[in-house]
Amino acid sequence: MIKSILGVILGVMLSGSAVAQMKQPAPLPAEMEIPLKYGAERLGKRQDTDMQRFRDNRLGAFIHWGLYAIPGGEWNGKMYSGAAEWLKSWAKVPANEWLALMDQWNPTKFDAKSWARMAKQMGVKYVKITTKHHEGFCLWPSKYTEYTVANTPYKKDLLGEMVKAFNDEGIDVHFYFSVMDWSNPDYRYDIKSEEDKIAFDRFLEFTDNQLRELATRYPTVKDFWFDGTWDASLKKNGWWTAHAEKMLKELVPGVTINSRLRADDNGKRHFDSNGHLMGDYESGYERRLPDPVKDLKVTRWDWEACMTIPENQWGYHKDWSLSYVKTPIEVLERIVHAVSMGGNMVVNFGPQADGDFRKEEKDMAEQVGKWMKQNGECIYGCDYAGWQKQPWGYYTRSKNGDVYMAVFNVPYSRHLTVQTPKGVKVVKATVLGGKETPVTETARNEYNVDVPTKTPEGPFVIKLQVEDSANETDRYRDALT
Ligand code: FHN
Repeated sequence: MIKSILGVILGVMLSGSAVAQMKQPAPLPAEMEIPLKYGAERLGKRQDTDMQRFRDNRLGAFIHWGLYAIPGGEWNGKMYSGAAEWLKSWAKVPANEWLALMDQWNPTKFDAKSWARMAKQMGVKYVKITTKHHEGFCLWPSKYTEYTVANTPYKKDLLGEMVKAFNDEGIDVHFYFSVMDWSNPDYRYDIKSEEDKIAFDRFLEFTDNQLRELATRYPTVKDFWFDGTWDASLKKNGWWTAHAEKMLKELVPGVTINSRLRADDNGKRHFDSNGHLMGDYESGYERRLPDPVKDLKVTRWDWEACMTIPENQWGYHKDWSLSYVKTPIEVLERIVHAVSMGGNMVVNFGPQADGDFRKEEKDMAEQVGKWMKQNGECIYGCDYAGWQKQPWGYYTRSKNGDVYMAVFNVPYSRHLTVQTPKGVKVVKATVLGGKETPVTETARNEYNVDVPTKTPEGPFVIKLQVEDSANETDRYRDALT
């Protein structure tokens, strides 16, 4: 009885403000857990081989491609600085007018094979493709709507071409899918009347049909990444989010699904009312990353972050001069930062309407690829190392126990401080793509690893070979305080 009263009180509290919705509560003590029908389906990380593959891949590319690439941020002669894929909303364009852009959709320079080669050269192990963004235009010939690539001058199944080309290069394909759909009159932001409920139920059936269609037409898909799932209408239909996850997992064995899809019985998103992650990995780190010193809680679950190259442009925008645009070094730092905290990083690309990529994106892919070729072993299959963060950069750890130092700041002393956990000693340090570099023990569990005499250009990586020192005599005295 007490438990159910507590459950009701907590349920009411948790269904409160938007801010409360996004905060991840500390898990409740087991005896206080609220019974949930649509909460987390599992506690802790998934350990099967498909999840392991998702985790080991570590670096992915996002592709945001849709009708918004045609106006590229400009409508009726006015340039909008907001995200290009939201232009319909910024410029208040009616749905029919927006969808008429389909008549101009003809990416004559599109070559799936060259996209796949570019991704391969960049070193990404997976791509996340917007099958359908908020505008509702589908890159595959869906039977359930007229707003698809089949009804454009291009006609062909773009998604199918991409899936094949990426898979042929050994790159996994993940499907981005926006549940919110501005093209469908049955979509509701909230359910406030019986009419809303009837329309939204129809909408959920339409969405089920599209998801089933994607899962069966493209059975090699490895992941569904949901977006546009934040509205009250979906939060009031947590059952559907649990159902969609289950349905896709039955249709595509091993498929992974992000936390954004899910809402529980109380409309709580990402983490259920008991504080447990829903879906297979947390997907809230968008254009931001955990604090490398304070947010170590993220190492308890799988997570994936995604980033844009400009400040906040996912789809193609004509004018990148309107915001800050990151350098390859900043992008690399975010990739390493994510892996150092046990996460994946996905770097976004917004191809042009003609099917080509802007020069900045091609350069970025090339620069990242060059670095990954030499240093990728500190990224793929690596994880949080558990060592004390140092100002020179980030640690990652490989499955066989080697620890990598990804160095982004070279100190004037040219000695990189390394503090090892108790019982661990550093025996050798080697620069990836270079030579061995001296290691000096300076105190108990403390070392100087030297920056190579000829400092590498840009960020570089030092691989540390470590050994167990638990049984060695302790030569150091604790300070008397
Ligand atoms: O509104 C979208 C946005 O356009 C973009 O697709 C990003 C990618 O994570 N997701 C939404 C905002 O969270």
